[in-house]
Amino acid sequence: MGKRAVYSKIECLDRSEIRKIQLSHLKEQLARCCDFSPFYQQKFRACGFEKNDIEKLEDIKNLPFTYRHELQEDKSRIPPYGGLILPDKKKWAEAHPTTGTTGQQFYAVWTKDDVARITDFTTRMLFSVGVRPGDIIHNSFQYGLRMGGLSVQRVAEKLGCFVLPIGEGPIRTQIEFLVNFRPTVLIGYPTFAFNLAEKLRERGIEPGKLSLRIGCFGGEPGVQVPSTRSRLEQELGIKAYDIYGLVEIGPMIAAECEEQDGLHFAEDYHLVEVINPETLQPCLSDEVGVLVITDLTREAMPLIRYWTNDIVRLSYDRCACGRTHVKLKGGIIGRADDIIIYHGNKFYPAQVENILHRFEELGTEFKVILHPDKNTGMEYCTVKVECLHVGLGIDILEDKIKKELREELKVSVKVELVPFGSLERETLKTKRVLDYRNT
Ligand code: DLL
Repeated sequence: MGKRAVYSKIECLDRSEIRKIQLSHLKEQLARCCDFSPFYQQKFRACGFEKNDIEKLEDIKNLPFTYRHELQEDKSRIPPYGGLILPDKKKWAEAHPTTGTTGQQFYAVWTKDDVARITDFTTRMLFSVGVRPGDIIHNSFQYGLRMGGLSVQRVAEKLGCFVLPIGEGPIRTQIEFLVNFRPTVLIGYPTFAFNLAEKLRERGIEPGKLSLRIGCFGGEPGVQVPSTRSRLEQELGIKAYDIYGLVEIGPMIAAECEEQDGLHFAEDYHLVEVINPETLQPCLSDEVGVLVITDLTREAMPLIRYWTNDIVRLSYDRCACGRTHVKLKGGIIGRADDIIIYHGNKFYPAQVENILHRFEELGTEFKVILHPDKNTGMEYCTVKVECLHVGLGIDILEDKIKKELREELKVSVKVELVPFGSLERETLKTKRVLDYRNT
């Protein structure tokens, strides 16, 4: 056992034991898909796969990937749910719509046992960031159709915590709850946390006056950007932890431990691979590629080799916390569809964020705007960022930011400092990049 407490001893199993569990679950899962899912029956037939063809975990590489657009097409082909979902509706317990900005929405469905499994691995996640019985949780994840709020609620009940189910309540109420109920744990999107910190500052409420110990943030990039993490920690007086998930698979499927050195998966529930997007072959440990996930136990809507489009690096190194399950080293590096290609250079919005959040003179809101020049048709990239006090010395500050951005991005961009509060605030996931080049 390592030096940190763990929720379940399964989190510290040897790799050989984890692999044994995974292989047995994978065989059962593939048999389930072959039995009920027209979607997978057809996909497996197309690649000549039979349900007993898996002998070792590595054989998974012979199976096809499952892409988001296939799930969307499946729903259109077999309306209203698609052929991927367990047809016996009596076994369904919950359905949630997927998010995303492109293509049609589809549903993610869970049975009662699936929900119990989600609660089990989410409990591990919140325990690993340090949530304990008796904690007071300020839960700002939405309760409605998104799964995050409900999942945290279930975990809080299971761990014996007092929960403030505030969801997306108005900022005034959020602050009132923080002051009156003195929560110890804040859970939400990083965007929400920064909005909250701003409003607390405006009202003169110092972090020291709050009782928060832990911040657990996910659903969008933030905590893994070093300068963002340290700002969140300073502005709210917390230790900030990253948590990752996606509606298609599960709201929170990987979380940091108290070492803050990567996010552990629950490998007895999810088999994770990193795939080179060009060769479509598995990456070596530590190599950067696309995260691909296989549901090992889910009944209602098992996804096999689901192509998340999230760019990651995995680490199998033993973690100082004692957990042995694989980690996302450095969190989500970016999304394959978010990469900015500008004057032949490639960079992610998180790289811009890391530079900007180092400057104390700047607020936390920013936009990366790509636009063609009306006259020349040349393309430009402008980083618009809020400055806490616009006044003397602004040119020098702009130049300093430009220089640091050029060093990081390997390409020159324009910098425009705008007054604090002038950029639109979003309550959910903030869209950082506005690309007008092909419009
Ligand atoms: O955002 C589920 C979630 C809820 C995760 C609460 C964490 C906490 P979707 O709306 O389907 O699900 O969005 C999933 O968001 O593929 C990533 O691109 C991005 N994302 C999620 N967590 C992180 C994170 C929820 N910690 C998509 N860092 C994923 C960076 C993240 N990106």
